[in-house]
Amino acid sequence: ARKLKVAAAQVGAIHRNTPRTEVLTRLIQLLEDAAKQNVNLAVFPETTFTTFFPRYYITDEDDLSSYFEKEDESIGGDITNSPNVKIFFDRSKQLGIDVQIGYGEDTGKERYNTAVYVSGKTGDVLNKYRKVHLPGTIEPFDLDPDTTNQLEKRYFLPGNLGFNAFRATSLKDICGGQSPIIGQLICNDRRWAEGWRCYGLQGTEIICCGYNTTAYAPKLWGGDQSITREKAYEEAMFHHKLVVQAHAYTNSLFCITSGRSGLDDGLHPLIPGSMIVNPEGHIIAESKTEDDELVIAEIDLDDCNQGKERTFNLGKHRRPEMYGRLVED
Ligand code: CDT
Repeated sequence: ARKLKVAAAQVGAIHRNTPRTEVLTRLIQLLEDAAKQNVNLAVFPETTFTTFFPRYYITDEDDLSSYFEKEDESIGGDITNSPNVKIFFDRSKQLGIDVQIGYGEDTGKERYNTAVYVSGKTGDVLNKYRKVHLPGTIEPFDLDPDTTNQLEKRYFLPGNLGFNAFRATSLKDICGGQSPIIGQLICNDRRWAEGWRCYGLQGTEIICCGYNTTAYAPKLWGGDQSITREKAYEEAMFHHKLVVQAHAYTNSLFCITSGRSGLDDGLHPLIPGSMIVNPEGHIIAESKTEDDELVIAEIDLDDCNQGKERTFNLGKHRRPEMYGRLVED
């Protein structure tokens, strides 16, 4: 058996004017609660340190840059040294918990929607992932300040690091001497089969995925513009679970998926639904609230073997010669 305890660290409402210090206090509380329950790996949402700012049409550069973490030479190019958020990474290292956390990355030249995976043993960044599939538009839907926009294409460049699985060497000892193989996704990426398959092909055992999924934004989703809030919420939850469960199953891996949820600024609802899904596609733990909440499960990575060796033995049953269209423009 290769058992470890994992958590989706769901984070409730964060408003535009919520101070960074308050957010950090909440995130550290989640880390401490996780440590009390002997969690080895905690996955935090997309852009966790701030509200989900791409919903706003922001024209003031100082305002916009305040949502990003500077990762330039002045701090050695590493988020864990960023004065704004260092306290979070210091605490995760003290507690010995591996973390994945999402943030707006500002290299000084370029901006990305990024997530790092940081070792709880050494505090080192073991892997960085930049969101590949940026949803929404470059221009706002309209200038009404209450509109829920999705301006990721305006504020971020598409991720350029690919889908590279890595071994979490920090978890080697507790996993029977064999480090887990991890893959990272961010929010909208989970709806696209291609990223999951890239990870499946590398033998990935756990996908870590943070998200911010709006529960009501008819201008964004298209379809019925008179949809009720209740129905929109139901649909958003349904599609979120559908894709995570299906792709975990078809790639024979676990997924830890963690949402920013709740009602931001009293106007913009985000779905909860943080969960841990097993390689058979079943939800084995799920959030019960829309607030800060830890969703915890003990998982055994050997449970990936059935699918990887039989039903979805990719080496045996795939027919890549038939898949050429997947990589054509
Ligand atoms: N943050 C993010 O990627 N949100 C999108 C909203 C839907 S865009 C059509 C998501 O996939 O959940």
